[in-house]
Amino acid sequence: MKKRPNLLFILTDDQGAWAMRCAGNTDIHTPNLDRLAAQGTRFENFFCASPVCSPARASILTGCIPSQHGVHDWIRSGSLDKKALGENASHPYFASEDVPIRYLEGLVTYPDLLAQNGYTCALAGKWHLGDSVHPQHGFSHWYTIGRGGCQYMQSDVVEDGKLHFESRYITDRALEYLDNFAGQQEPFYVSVHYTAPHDPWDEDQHPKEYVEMYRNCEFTATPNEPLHPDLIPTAPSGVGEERKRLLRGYYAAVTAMDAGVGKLLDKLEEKGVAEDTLIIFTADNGMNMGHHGIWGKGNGTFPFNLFDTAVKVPFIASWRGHIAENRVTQSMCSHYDIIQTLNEVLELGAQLPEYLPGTSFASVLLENKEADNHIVILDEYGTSRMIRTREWKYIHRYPYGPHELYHLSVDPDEKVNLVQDSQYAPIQAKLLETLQKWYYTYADSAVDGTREAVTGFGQMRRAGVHSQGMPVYADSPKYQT
Ligand SMILES: [Ca+2]
Repeated sequence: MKKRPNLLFILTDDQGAWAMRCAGNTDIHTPNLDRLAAQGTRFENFFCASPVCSPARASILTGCIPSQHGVHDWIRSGSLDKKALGENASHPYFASEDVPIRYLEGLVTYPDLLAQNGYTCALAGKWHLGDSVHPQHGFSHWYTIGRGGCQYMQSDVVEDGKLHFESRYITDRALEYLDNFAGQQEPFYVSVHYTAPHDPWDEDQHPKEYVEMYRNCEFTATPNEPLHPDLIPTAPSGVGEERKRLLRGYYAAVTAMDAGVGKLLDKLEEKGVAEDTLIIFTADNGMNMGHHGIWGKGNGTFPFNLFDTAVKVPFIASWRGHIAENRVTQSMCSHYDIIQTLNEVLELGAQLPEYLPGTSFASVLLENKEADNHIVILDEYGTSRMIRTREWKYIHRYPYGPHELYHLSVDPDEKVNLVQDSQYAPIQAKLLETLQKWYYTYADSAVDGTREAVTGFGQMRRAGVHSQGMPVYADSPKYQT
């Protein structure tokens, strides 16, 4: 039997599709992502299933939408067992922790499928889906962040069930995995989950050489707008010099991560496994870095925003001799398609549950097809839902609004909300009808987002009927220090 290809899956945190040189950003330096794009296919229209960390990550792994897997906000509690933290229990990092919760319990993830097919599965970096202490879902090698997010310096890292503090570690551990697995008979799956370029964006958090690279940058590749009136404090925000300072940190984080990606690509070559490895690069969610005056992702504002800058993610796939090189595709695809796509491309032969909303985009990768994987893309964050075609985007906020309608083919920057314009009422009605039927088909009433009082300040326990009647969503800004 022929050996299946290895899988190197690289996931970044809060990187908009706009934050790559190869995607047209003339300020940012991403030589290794550009190199990966040149040796593979880059998607211009790839979407997360929800514009916030944990829900998006759960959708990547399971192919379920948040209203199925029940992770509706970034996970704020349930990563660690407070009692087992010992002297660290009083550390402000862990103020929200209590008991570990497995938010994906009972769901099939693509790493489960890989493990069942003989892959050695290894995680280096951010998990942020509850219980971070115990390897789960097919992973036999587990090196992760204690909570969800973390500082770049002195991060809380979990290995072999123990917590310790480290700096600059994710790439190093991934390189070790590649060194160890390259010669083995079984295929490997190494998932590298960077915390970059998530805040903090303070200069002392990032390598000096990359901060200096942007010292005199004017940051003209992203809009410079007054602050949005609906901002909530989930990310630092600013105008003028403060805007530049924040963008400097963000870009430095991207470029430092990019250097890590370069090392991973070099390692595959050095070990002679580059030909046999499918590489996927994406981010969990997009990001507004001053776009629309917003600083943050979907929870940069309340009510949540679903602008393209927040819901579009980078997506690059490379597999020599199988996926076209130096190609850019316009095909519209979503993170909820990944599990079907890997099942097909890697010939895993799994019978996936029929309730999954995704469709394999293997033909886009392997046969150069340009056809849309979907006519419509759906997104959700709490009670806010989005439906998007190539031409239109409609955002419906249950139950009272405000709603939004954008004519993307003439207004790609989503500046003019047409929701009150009666000439577009039939279009709006059609989009809403499609959205309602789609969520009626796929949402699980046990954890349906339209009934969840998601705040953007974090989820403390399992949602909906699993909440035991307890408060699920935090009502104060993030604890992070
Ligand atoms: Ca994120």
